[in-house]
Amino acid sequence: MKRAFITGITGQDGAYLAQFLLRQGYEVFGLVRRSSLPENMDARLKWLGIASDVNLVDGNLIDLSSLQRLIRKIRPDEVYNLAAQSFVKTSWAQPLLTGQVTGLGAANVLEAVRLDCPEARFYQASSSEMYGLAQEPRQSEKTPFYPRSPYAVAKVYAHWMTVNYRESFRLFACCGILFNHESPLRGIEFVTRKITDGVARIKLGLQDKLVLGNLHAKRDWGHARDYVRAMWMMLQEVEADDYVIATGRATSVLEFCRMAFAHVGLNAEEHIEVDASFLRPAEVDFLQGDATKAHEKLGWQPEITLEEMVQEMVEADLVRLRQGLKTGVTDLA
Ligand code: F7E
Repeated sequence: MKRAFITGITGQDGAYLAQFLLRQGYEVFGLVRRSSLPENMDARLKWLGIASDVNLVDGNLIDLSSLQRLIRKIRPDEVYNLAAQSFVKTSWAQPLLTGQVTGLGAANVLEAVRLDCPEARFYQASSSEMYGLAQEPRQSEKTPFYPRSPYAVAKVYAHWMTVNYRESFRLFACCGILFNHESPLRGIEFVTRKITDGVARIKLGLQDKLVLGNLHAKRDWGHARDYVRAMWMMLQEVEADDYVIATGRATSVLEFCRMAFAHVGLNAEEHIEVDASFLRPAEVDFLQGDATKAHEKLGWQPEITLEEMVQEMVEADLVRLRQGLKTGVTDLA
């Protein structure tokens, strides 16, 4: 039985990846950090019905010795580093913490693998945010990075450390440069989930307005379930490499809103308000990925369309709200 060790297992991608790996017959271990309020920690794993099938182990991304002990004990075949301070806006308010967790945290996991289990295959969650002020209209593995937030700067460091450890120590280490990917398990602070939750609330008469920031930013939005499959596929290759994972379709925040409101028979323009407090000090205006390499080398293709995803997310939020917020993950933000 293969063993996988996932940092960030309680997040959206960690939960879907754990589910995917369990279905492949893996034994799954997930890092969790100590918290004085642990009640909701495994809400996403519960939502997927896999909380009792994974092994949660205590440690911390910024404590190398805790990672080393765990990796020595588990001896994983595959290590997926998905943990991060991942909310871009917060990274301006907490730039040093973001650097420690999102940047140096990745270096710690790489060190633990190099020192204690160098034969393990390593996956780093790189991000399309690294393209920032995009230098090409469609971004591929060859497009230069221009990070526009402390989060993106930390991700660039983690990305190049992963490449460097592959080249310096011959670790089997891959970076997946994933464009935005969403699902009903997305945290409520991210724009897609904020929209689908808001639409469901307005539909049910629980609120009137949806207050957002920049409606004209465009993102290449895919479904997290499709994207975790790509992570695994990278680690099954003969050689370690880096891949862009994207749908190739860019959609604005406003268009996303229109789709979500239309799904429940409402007109977006009647309910949206703009508040400058949701704008960012520096914005990433436009991202559209070119995943040709992943199509050709991995044989990866996304299976879920944006329309299907928007519907799934709105429907899931309607169900949660009708159940009085008690069974969902709305409070996970
Ligand atoms: O913002 C605009 C906002 O916070 C998307 C993370 O997973 O994907 C994510 O980063 C866009 C931005 O995601 C609101 O200004 C407008 O242009 O959903 P987001 P993100 O910043 O693109 C990448 C790939 C990651 O790696 C990150 O970890 O939407 N926007 N109004 C808003 N955004 C938010 N959050 N809230 C608003 O009210």
